[in-house]
Order: sequence, then structure tokens, then C-alpha cells
Amino acid sequence: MTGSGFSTERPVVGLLCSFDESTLRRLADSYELSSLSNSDRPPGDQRAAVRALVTRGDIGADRSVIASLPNLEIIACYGVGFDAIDLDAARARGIRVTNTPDVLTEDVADMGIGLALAVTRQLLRGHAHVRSGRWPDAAFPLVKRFYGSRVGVVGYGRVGKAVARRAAAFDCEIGYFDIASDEKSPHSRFDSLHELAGWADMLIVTVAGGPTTARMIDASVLEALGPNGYLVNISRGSAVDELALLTALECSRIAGAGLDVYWNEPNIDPRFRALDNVVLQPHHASATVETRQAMGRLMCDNLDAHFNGGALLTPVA
Ligand code: 8YV
Repeated sequence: MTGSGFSTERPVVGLLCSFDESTLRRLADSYELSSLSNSDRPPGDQRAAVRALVTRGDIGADRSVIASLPNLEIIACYGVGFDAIDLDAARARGIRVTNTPDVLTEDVADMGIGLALAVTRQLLRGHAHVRSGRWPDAAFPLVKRFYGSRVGVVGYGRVGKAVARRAAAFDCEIGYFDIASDEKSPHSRFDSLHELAGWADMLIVTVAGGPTTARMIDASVLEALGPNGYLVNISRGSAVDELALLTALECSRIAGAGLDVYWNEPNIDPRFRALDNVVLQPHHASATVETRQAMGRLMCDNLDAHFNGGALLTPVA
């Protein structure tokens, strides 16, 4: 044992959050675990022992956490999005960073289509209507069709393409907006987000988070989407100007929204709770047992590769 209380044989991994059970077991099988998530900063010798940091996409690792771990070698993220990790701070110290792409793509795309169906077909209100016992006295109003609608995919990466594949099975017409053009895509690329929003019945946002996409869905995009249009966001809350979205929903400037992500998670703006034209999810797009286990395996495989001197499987930096 060292002065920090850790065995010197197994690398010490700092945890910024909790993980699914199988991931925690696998981490504990190979590493000494040190919880860093408490607001009380662990003592210096405990921090000095930490050689790897594991975190989630939404939590990331900011400059101050990185600075507090003088012997950090690798940050392994349990998520595809690494916008909350300060890559510059990591790079400046030669700290490696990995994420978990691909394994969550299909589940995230399922959530996109699930929200699209839920908000247009008003599944949650229909459910509440039946459960309330009001059905015999009052017919549930007609809703909006999803099948055959025009779907504008914002961000045409892995998740965007998986959403497009699913929407095609609903006979939707699909257009996309992305800085990169995909020559092989059967779908039309729009030159501007506003044009896409003006054309689409529904925008499904799948972009990566970070400064280049911050607030890209702003009041003018929502205005172009219009009073019959819907917004689904399965990317990052930061991609949407949330105050503009709340106003658009409150004033029926758009028809509705299906949201899995928000600016301030989990303490979302309380105005969302008063709206009946939204379907809200608790940042759960990748949260199936199967996918979370796959994310955990990939995160641990990256850690193992680092400590065994092998090539990282999915490096970000
Ligand atoms: C999860 C995510 O929220 O992969 C991402 O970028 O946002 C999600 O899969 C997260 O990383 C695990 O909690």
C-alpha cells in the first residue's frame, strides 16, 4: 500500500460519476477505484495516485479537475460526446482521451424516432387520457401523422444517418444539413439550416456539442420551421437556444418538441414542465442495458489498452 492507501500494483482510476453495474465490476476487477465525485475534494495524495479518469459524456472533465490530478495519463469517456472534456487542457499535458462511438448509435437513433412519434401522435397524452378514465366521455382529439412527413436531419454523422435510415422506413422524405456533404447519400443536402427548417415538418437534431454548434437552432430557425413544425433534440441541449425554444413552444410558433437533452441537466428550466406540446426524456437516448454495457466494455477496453501498452481503440486525442 502507498501513503494514499492504494496498492501500487494496480493503476488507480478516478471516478467522476457512477456507471452501470457490469462496468463498475469490470473496473473494480482490474483497477483501484477512487471516487472523485464528492464536492469535498479528496486529499492530495489520493489525487496524486490517480492515473486514469473515467467520466460520462454529459459530465466530462473540466480544466480544474484535470489540473487537480498531477499524474493523470488518460481520460476515458463513457459516451460519444466529449464536448464537456477540456481537450486543450488534456493535450497540453499529453493526457490521452477516448470515447465510445458506434456502440450507442442505434439506440440514440431509436430515441429520435420514438420522440418523433410520441410528439406527433401524442402518445403520452393518449396514454394519460385512457388512464384517467375519461375515454368513455370524451374522444381523444385527432393528432398529426408522422409517416410520410418531411424529416430534416441536422448533423449527418453516425446518428444522423441512423435516424435517416429509420425515417425512410416510415416513408418519410429526408433532407439533411451538415458542413460535410455525403456524396453516397440518397437524401438531399440543404445548403442552409434555415432552408432545411422551412422545408421540413420535423427537424431532428443529431449534431455534436461544443462551440461550433452552440445555439444553432435559434429563434430564426424555429420561425422557419413554423407553427406546424416539430423539433426533436437527441444531441446536446447547447445546440438549441433554449429560451427561444421555450418562447416558440409557449406561443405555438412551432407545433411541439421531443427533447432528451437540455441546457441545465438534470435541473431543467421549469417552464418545460408547464407545456403540453412537449415530450421530455431524462437524457436517456443511450440508456438501454445493452448499450450501456457495450459503452462500459469499450471504455474499459480503452483503459486496458492504455495500461497494457496497446493501441487505443477509440481515441479522441
Ligand atoms: C450519455 C451521451 O448521456 O454519449 C453521449 O455523448 O450524451 C450519452 O450517451 C452519457 O455519456 C452517459 O451518461
